[in-house]
Amino acid sequence: MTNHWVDIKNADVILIMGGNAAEAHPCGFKWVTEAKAHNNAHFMVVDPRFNRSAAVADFYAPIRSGSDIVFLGGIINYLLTNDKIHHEYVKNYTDFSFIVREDFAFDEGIFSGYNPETRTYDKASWDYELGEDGFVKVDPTLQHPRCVYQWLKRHYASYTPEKVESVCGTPKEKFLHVAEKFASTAQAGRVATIMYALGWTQHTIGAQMLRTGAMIQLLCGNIGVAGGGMNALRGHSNIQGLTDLGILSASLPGYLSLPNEAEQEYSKYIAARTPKLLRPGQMNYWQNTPKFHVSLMKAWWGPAATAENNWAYDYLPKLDMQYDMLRIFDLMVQGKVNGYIAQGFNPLAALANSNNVREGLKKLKFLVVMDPLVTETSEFWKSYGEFNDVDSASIQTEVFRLPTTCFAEEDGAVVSSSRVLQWHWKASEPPGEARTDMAIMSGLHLRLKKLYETEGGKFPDPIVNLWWPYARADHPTSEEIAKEYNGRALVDLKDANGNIIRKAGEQLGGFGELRDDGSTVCGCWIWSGCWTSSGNQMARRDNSDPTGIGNTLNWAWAWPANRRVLYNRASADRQGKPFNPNRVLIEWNGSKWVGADVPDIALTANPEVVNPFIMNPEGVARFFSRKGMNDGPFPTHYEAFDNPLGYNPMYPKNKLAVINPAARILKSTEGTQGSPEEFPHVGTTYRLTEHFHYWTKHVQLNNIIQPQQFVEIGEALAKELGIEDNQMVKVSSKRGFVKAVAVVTKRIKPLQIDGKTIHQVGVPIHWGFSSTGRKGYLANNLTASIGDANSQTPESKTFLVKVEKA
Ligand SMILES: Nc1nc2c(c(=O)[nH]1)N[C@H]1C(S)=C(S)[C@@H](COP(=O)(O)OP(=O)(O)OC[C@H]3O[C@@H](n4cnc5c(=O)[nH]c(N)nc54)[C@H](O)[C@@H]3O)O[C@H]1N2
Ligand SMILES: Nc1nc2c(c(=O)[nH]1)N[C@H]1C(S)=C(S)[C@@H](COP(=O)(O)OP(=O)(O)OC[C@H]3O[C@@H](n4cnc5c(=O)[nH]c(N)nc54)[C@H](O)[C@@H]3O)O[C@H]1N2
Ligand SMILES: [Mo]
Repeated sequence: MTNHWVDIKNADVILIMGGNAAEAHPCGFKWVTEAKAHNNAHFMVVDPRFNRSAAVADFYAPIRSGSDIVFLGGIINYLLTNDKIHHEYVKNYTDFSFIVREDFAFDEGIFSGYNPETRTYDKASWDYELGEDGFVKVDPTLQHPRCVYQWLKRHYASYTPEKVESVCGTPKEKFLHVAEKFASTAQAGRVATIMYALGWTQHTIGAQMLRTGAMIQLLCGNIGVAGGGMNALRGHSNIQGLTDLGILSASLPGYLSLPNEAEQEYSKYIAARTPKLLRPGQMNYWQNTPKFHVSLMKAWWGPAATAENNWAYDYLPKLDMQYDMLRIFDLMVQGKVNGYIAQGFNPLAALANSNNVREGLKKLKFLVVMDPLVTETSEFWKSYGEFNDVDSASIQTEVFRLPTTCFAEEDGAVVSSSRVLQWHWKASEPPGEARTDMAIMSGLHLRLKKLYETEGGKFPDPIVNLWWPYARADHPTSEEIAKEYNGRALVDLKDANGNIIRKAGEQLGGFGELRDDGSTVCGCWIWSGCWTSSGNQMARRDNSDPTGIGNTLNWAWAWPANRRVLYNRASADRQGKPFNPNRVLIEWNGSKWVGADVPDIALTANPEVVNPFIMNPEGVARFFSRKGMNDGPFPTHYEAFDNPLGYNPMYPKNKLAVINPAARILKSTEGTQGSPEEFPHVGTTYRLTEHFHYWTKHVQLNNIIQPQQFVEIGEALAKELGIEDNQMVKVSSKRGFVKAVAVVTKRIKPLQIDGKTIHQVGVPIHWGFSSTGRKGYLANNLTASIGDANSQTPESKTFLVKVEKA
């Protein structure tokens, strides 16, 4: 979240689109209720289904799954053509006036630089035009045909209300209602928030859906202000922590990244990640990358990371490709993976195309499952219904099951969607043989280290030299690890005048104290400040809120630097005066920034010069994402891999632009596309409050309140197929099928798409064959192994199905 849960109460307009917070985030959803009750907020839901959030909303609009960029692009077009934008904000704080390179182009759905053979773009032309001084050329009059504002107008000119109606199936007046509500916030006194989750991310154009939402918020001046923002409602209690720590194949902690194969030299790696300023006088946080990186290497390899060996740069793997989940299982199916450790992950149930995942698991030499429960993955050879042909005797995979504890059986911190790190205390002792993840991973590490020490190997140094300064080598404590994430001084740290600011061994106060000379260690720079010399900041429990804005700066600790609203400098004008005097986050008092939040800018940064978006080298927010995205600088509508039309109704003439031209297609994707002739209906998947993914089916109470797998179909489709409520149906896709009870509902209505009637079918995700309650089919039998062009997230939210009586 750019903002935080409590801050939702400050909104005047709330849009939940691509999420269902009343169902999936019922606790945080109370802040929507607060905004309605105390702020008279207007709450809208746009979803393929009239879901539980819609049931308590002021307004609901239906949409065809996967078509959100048309809807959101339509809002951008509406705001621009009606001139409903926050002029002062976009002029000062975005790239509106920046000139784009002359060779940048867009034609019928394809940007300049596309290579259809490799399905990738050469992004050279996706850039601003730079002057001889190295800074971006700008046109403050916004008249230059190649300035971002003009480009934006052209790009979304075809995203009209009529197109929204014919492509999304949303009636024009319903679309206009949403657009007008956003327009009402394009002024200083009113603000809208956008709350989203998987209904946006799980598409081949998912990352771009979020960008389109962010662009609307920028046009209205709703980023960096109380009650605004782009608010990603995260899933597992600590999934934010997982991302922060970089537990993804190409990431390092604190959103640093691993080198790739072409970056064998340290200097090349660091240079590529330490940007040059694009506008004069700005500050850019990534200029500190060497300090963050070196402190991380010191945390990992301690004395073995030295200036002479470039801080152990050779120890870091250099990626030849991105090893995300889709890719790993694709390689597994090809027999290229020997072993796999599933730690707190149930890929057979969770990953798209379960049949493909099973094929992969069958080809492994060994599989390790670390989990407190039995999961489908841990007994993948067992069949239910459709898999009777699985002959377990023919499977060679050796499976090791290591029972772990659950979060309540350890001390530690979880990071919420609000970026707040909250410490929690162990509630009970682990049962039976269960061990903590930490103990298991440490045990594995110590044994590997011993093997390398005694038997050698190709490159033992990174394992053998790993710094392990914990009191108990076989079980580092959560406290020790948390302190390491915060960071500490290795020698006495002095300021410019030679005064000691930190003694050797002392915990650091924040990332501003990090050094790139090896004198500090820090395991995750964005978390620096969470455990200082004054103790565990995450354990703080003071909920006082002096201004009433909801920031509670003494409740636990938020990254970065305990800041509650990101980009909060954008809540004040060029002179530092708050746009909205009734909801002040920070303001300039003539010599420094003060207020209800920790300023997202140096305390004494001159408001007339320094821009708010300090993570970008231009200091402003981007409508034109330059080279950041893989599928183009402006979000563009493409159909899903499985799509009901067979063409892209926004760019009908171009066959290359039907699906996202840069979507991740793998070997496992080939030959698995469903055709609308065979599979005419649009399927989607989602959650229910009464279950948590695949594990609460081990809990009797949850099984009682939501006992049996079902699918939702609209009354019109049921009538067409002669299906009655409560009847067993079979829902199939090109990849597989599920059999479940049909819930015939008024909550899903047929849509008119480009002259064609389209029905949508809803499939909850929770059932499977490892259960103490009734067994069911894996929803992911239906989905395809195809990934978003940027995040590689599988397209679990849109696919084609057919429905028949079982
Ligand atoms: N009770 C419970 N709570 C949970 C979870 C759980 O399993 N159980 N899981 C947690 C996790 S890990 C996560 S990530 C979050 C997920 O939170 P959400 O994303 O809110 O949950 P979903 O139910 O997957 O999907 C949300 C909505 O997206 C809609 N949708 C589908 N396709 C589209 C589309 O193309 N466009 C639009 N606009 N909407 C679409 C669905 O109809 C659904 O209403 O929930 C978390 N909370
Ligand atoms: N079609 C479709 N597929 C989806 C989705 C969808 O909306 N539609 N949603 C996707 C999303 S957002 C998610 S997050 C995934 C969820 O996929 P998973 O994360 O694989 O699902 P969970 O059932 O939450 O599995 C987590 C496992 O962690 C175990 N666990 C709990 N605590 C601990 C612990 O402390 N240590 C260890 N080692 N294990 C622990 C649990 O017992 C459980 O088995 O599913 C994804 N798959
Ligand atoms: Mo999730």
